[in-house]
Amino acid sequence: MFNIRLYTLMFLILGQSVLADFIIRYEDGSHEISKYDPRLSDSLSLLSKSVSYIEEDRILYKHALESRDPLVFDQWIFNNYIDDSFSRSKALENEMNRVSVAVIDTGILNHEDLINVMPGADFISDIENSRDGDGRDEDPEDLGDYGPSSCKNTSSNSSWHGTHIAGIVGSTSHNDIGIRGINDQVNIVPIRVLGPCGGKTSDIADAIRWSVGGKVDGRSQNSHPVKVVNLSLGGRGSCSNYLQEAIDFATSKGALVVVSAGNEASSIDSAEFTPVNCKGVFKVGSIHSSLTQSNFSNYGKKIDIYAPGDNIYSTFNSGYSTSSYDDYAFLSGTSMSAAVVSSIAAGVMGLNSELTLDQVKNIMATSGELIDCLYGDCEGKLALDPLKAYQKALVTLRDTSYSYDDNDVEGGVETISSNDTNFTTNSDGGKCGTIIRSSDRQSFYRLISSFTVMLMAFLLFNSFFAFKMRD
Ligand SMILES: [Ca+2]
Ligand SMILES: [Ca+2]
Ligand SMILES: [Ca+2]
Repeated sequence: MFNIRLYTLMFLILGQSVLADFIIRYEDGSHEISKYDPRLSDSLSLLSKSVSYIEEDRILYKHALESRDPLVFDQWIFNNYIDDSFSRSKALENEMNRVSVAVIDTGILNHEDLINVMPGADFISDIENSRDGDGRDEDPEDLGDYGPSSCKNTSSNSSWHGTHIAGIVGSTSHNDIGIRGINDQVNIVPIRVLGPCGGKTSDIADAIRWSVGGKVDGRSQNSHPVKVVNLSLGGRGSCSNYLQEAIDFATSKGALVVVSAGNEASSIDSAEFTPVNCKGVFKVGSIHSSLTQSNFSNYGKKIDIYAPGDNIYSTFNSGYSTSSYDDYAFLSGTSMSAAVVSSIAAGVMGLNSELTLDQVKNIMATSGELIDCLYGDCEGKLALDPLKAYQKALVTLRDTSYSYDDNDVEGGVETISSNDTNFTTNSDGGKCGTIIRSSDRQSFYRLISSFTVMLMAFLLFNSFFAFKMRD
């Protein structure tokens, strides 16, 4: 027995389609599948047998996520982070304009899950460090950063760091291949600056300038000027004048320069690490899924935002030294966190192109949840919530009078290292890149080589925390 009016009411309340099939079970044990619901017409009385029950023949679905990226289940940021914020944020991508992001790194490899890669450049000027037989060129292919003895880099493994970063910034979603992209509305502009012996400050600075559309001697202009510059690299020392000039140029073009805080588990407030001590950069620390600071992450009052950087799964290559076939790997580091921030910042800009750079910084710095502290000076610091950032972008009106407090690291003018006495710092402090050479010409080259070794050490340190999964 059943109450027709009650069931009718239920159908109306639940909004279920009356066009669905219906299962009719008769009291004699037989059944039939009906295209019509006999309860909603006068046909119930026409049925030849007594009815035990009638129910909708509902459609059920496989227990898969909407994604068609088979490795998405290894991406914890899509499965276990702030109310599925990364997954939910993807629904807004169809409202975005495409934004270009520079990945200034070890170069890039062709990869099945990296589709939106634009023409890039190779800014490694040192022939030995380039491995490609010449200086700067048009081809940013990563030839591996496995170590030659010439720069004391004895690692036999290549990091494929640039390919991994590129995958975080903009791998391709819903293509039945690999991982899900954090933001698909991104053009990746890969620029190679880091070789086996690290990267020169001058190459990195010129790469920044070129990426945002600036002129660099000997190079044709970038056909896809970027609005976000990702720098997942660093070393010790003050901020170089030459690098600061390039960052200022990028800022003048409205581009956000995203910088990883570093993996020394140290405070960046001491101004010891660069380029995070440069002015106007967006400084990113690392957290893991519980929103706790990663144990390797640099920290401090000057951090702008924290983002996932622990065990981040992204595009990789199976080759140990030279490249082989497409692969995926887990890497950890503030490098990965910066790439996440770069990808979402591009999304914010893509949702609202009217925003000023300062407004973009504000949205990125204030859209998040409080982190759990592992190290000091983290009170009030946030872990990025991408959905919240996108929603703010959609409702924020352009305001040219708004000024973001860049929270610059003060006195980024420390000496390179304690045993290097050839340098002094500018006594008035506070200005980036104010090393004054106090000794002979040779000291300049010592500065460059020292910085290069430090960059290399940073990469190696990064690799130390890498957990590569093959197959
Ligand atoms: Ca070259
Ligand atoms: Ca090249
Ligand atoms: Ca994919």
